[in-house]
Amino acid sequence: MDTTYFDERTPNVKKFSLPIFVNQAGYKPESIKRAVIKEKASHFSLINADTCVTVYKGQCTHFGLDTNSQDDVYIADFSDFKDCGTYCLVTDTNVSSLPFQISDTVFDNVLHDTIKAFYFLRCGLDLEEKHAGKFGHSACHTAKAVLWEDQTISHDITGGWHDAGDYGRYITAGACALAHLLFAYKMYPKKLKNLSLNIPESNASACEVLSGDTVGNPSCRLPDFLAECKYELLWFLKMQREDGGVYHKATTLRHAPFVMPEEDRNTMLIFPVSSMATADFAAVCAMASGIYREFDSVFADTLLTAAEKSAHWLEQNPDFLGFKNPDGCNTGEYGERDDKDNRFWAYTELYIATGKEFYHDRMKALLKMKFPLTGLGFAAVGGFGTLSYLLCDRENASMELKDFFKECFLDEALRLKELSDSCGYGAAMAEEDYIWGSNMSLLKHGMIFAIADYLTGTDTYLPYATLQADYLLGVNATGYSYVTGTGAFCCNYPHLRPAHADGIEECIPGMVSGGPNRHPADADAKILIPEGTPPMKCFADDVGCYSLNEITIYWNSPAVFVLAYLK
Ligand code: G3I
Ligand code: 9MR
Ligand code: ZN
Repeated sequence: MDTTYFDERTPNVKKFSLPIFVNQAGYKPESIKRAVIKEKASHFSLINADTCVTVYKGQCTHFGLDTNSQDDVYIADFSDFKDCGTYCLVTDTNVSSLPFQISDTVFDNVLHDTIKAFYFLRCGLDLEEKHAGKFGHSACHTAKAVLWEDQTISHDITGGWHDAGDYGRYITAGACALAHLLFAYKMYPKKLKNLSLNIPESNASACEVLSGDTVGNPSCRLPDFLAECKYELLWFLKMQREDGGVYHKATTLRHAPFVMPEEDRNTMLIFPVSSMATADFAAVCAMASGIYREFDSVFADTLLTAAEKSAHWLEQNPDFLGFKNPDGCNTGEYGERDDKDNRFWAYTELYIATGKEFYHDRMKALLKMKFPLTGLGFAAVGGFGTLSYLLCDRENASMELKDFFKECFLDEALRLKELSDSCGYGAAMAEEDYIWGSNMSLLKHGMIFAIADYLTGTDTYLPYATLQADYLLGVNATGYSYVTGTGAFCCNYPHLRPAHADGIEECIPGMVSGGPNRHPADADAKILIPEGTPPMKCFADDVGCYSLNEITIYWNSPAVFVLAYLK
């Protein structure tokens, strides 16, 4: 490591010229293990960091010019070294990496932290010291919220997770995060079921802790993981209108200043119903009903009834009902141009949850419309529907459709494999993927690799999923681990109001930064990122740069999915 210095204008931006990039969480013994070096090197050694003994020697491969970073890179592959321990990688030119670990448990902490992050984003609850440590604060946004369309009416819509660095709560964003988390639970239950998160519901029956809000009487204790998701689902239920339509979002009119959430006392508004929110709500509630039934049949029934009520609204309102921010409102818009994929996802989940052919027919009819069948985002949600269909065991589900959906995921995995192979850093990212929240693109691609393996019952794409995690955790052209608190050189100054307003130097752990964006869109980023910066380097760990370094629930959730696969 040579230089570390702080930029004069923004002391937060730590510039680090680190020539060797390693996964700062570490490597599992049996997995692919790569470091990337951006200086000429022909050989490397692994040195045991405790004993200073050289334990492995290897040759570097010259990859050449990596397009998206414009770095001339060399790869040190030590996959066949499998001994657990802490090591540094040193080149023949005498440059050393940060110390890193090889162990079976390298992903345990980062997986835990990225899940616990959702607890830290809870709205409407005292985050007590025993669960939140020094990052606790009192309950926020507890007042009733006012209906935008008729400001004489107010409702209790407390709860749920703050979306991001801001204090808004948005249904389509929440649905996406819940989908990633619930799919992770469905596909990797053993990795998540027994996780202890030290949240209020841990070691207690969920009904004791959430007595005011909980529906029904849980017969056995929910896994902490599902208790955390339930906190968001309970808020979802409050966002449904009598007629089944679902309000698009609950936010103040304008983003709060950088204060603690309990100090943000502007009127909370409930914005109009959209068909995307209603469909995503129906989908997620139907999906969740199947997962929670084992623990709490009353809650499962409540979810399913709510989902069917929204399905009824969708029937009554066949036209697209989008969302646009009203004049004067600057909080997240999450606008979409159509809702076919949202409706497709909703009907798919409703068919799976109820077995009703009516929903099955609706779902099949929507397939005639064009939308991406592997979309796993907050706007493109078609992949959630196709994946659920693939995982379901309804007898009358069509094998033909299942084969077709499976092909879609496998084709996408193949396309992404080629992208990864063509990147010196192993990222399955095209130039146009370096947008606002590029780490979500990366992690969605990691999810595709994981899904492909799940569907084929192989580990064909395990190395590729691993390389995406490597990128997230340090093997990228900035060298940052993009998860707060993971690694010696990690993001610490994300655009996250409480993390700034709490006055604590160390950031709340487990938060996934949006990552490099080749179209810097906020004033600070426009200053900090010179024109012509290569896409992978359009990043600054600066609190002002919300288009590069914000955090959100749906950037954390795909990280949870990928880490659950890799753990
Ligand atoms: O997909 C297009 C691509 O085709 C095009 O080439 C490229 C060129 O700019 O843009 C891509 O679209 C970008 C889109 O994100 C991709 O998802 C838009 O430019 C970009 O403006 C848009 O940013 C969104 C941002 O809100 C602004 O609307 C982010 O995705 C979205 O995550 C973010 O969400 C915010 C909420 O509004 C409020 N809460 C915080 C949250 C995270 O920053
Ligand atoms: O903090 C806001 C962030 O969560 C959003 O992603 C971003 C874009 O909507 O907006 C941020 O808020 C900024 C606002 O839009 C303009 N004034 C400065 C705010 C950040 O301090
Ligand atoms: Zn709040």
